[in-house]
Amino acid sequence: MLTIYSDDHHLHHGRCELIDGQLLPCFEMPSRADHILQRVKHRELGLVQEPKDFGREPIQRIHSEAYLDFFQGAWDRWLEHGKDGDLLPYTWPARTLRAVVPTSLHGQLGYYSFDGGAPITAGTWRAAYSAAQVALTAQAAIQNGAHSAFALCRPPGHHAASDLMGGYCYLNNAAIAAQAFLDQGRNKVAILDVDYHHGNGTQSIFYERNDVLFTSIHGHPEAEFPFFLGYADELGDGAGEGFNFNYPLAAGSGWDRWSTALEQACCEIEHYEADVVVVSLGVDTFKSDPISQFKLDSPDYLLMGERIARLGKPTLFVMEGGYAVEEIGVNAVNVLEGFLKVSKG
Ligand code: OKP
Ligand code: ZN
Repeated sequence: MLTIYSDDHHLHHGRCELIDGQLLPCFEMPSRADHILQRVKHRELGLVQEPKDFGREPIQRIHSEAYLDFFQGAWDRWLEHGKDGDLLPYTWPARTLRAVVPTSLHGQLGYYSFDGGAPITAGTWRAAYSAAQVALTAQAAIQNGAHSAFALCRPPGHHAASDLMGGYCYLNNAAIAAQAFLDQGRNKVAILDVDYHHGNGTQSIFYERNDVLFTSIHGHPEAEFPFFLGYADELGDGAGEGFNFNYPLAAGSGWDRWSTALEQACCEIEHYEADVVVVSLGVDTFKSDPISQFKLDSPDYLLMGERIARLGKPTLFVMEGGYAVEEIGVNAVNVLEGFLKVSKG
């Protein structure tokens, strides 16, 4: 399987995040992608290539121009304020407030974000832009005939909505790739989001559309980030009604419960008759993930890949979360190796 990777992800390294009342070093750190790349090479998964540059246009198919302009320019505005620490929002247009676009940097930062988990640093735009190009380059490989490809994206993307950053995410790499498939002639894309957290950004982007089926298995939002989306009764709206499926699971869920949900999601994808599958590949479902509550073990990821392969569809894997850094490479690449075992056999 071809892997697309760019070193540019190192340009994004947030200092701290607020979690459980404590300022801790960011869990979403550069070594995550380094460990995955190392494992890809160690297991001789296949070629590793740099992304091509498709420009801002395919990103604008998903994200608003105003949001992209804000994100691209935010760091320089922060420098003009004489600051050089991480840029983090602290006020959001919640209920009773107005969702106007203020003129100030921090006002706009609150407008274009939904939590304080996505710091902007000097290199965040370039890293996120490159991650989107990584996804687009892997997508192009499949469009050109490959049966599968791995977009080793960092930072992740699935929490990012059309004009919102949050949850470590800035640009929705999986959504950008899904849209590119449609723009290049495919008619139906299925997204399978296996990250521990609900892919609220991806769901919101495609919620009223029937050309992208969104399925997600995740920690129940009653108890887990992002809290305000990802419930089982969210089935899509308008033309998108019946094209959104959430499988929220209780804390402590292991492979038994998780694989039952996977089976249901796969049934929906089969019934949809997707042309291509995009997997939002988070491995924060791992038993010793520091911020998550599921109990998957490393061999389970092989089985996950095998089941995805049995869909028999061209499949693009887009890296999302996973914070047990020492094991992230084994777990992520196990999904890909499980997939290859079935799709080659
Ligand atoms: C990203 B992905 C805020 C703490 C909340 C956010 C989790 C984001 C997970 N400082 N945690 O889905 O793996
Ligand atoms: Zn996650």
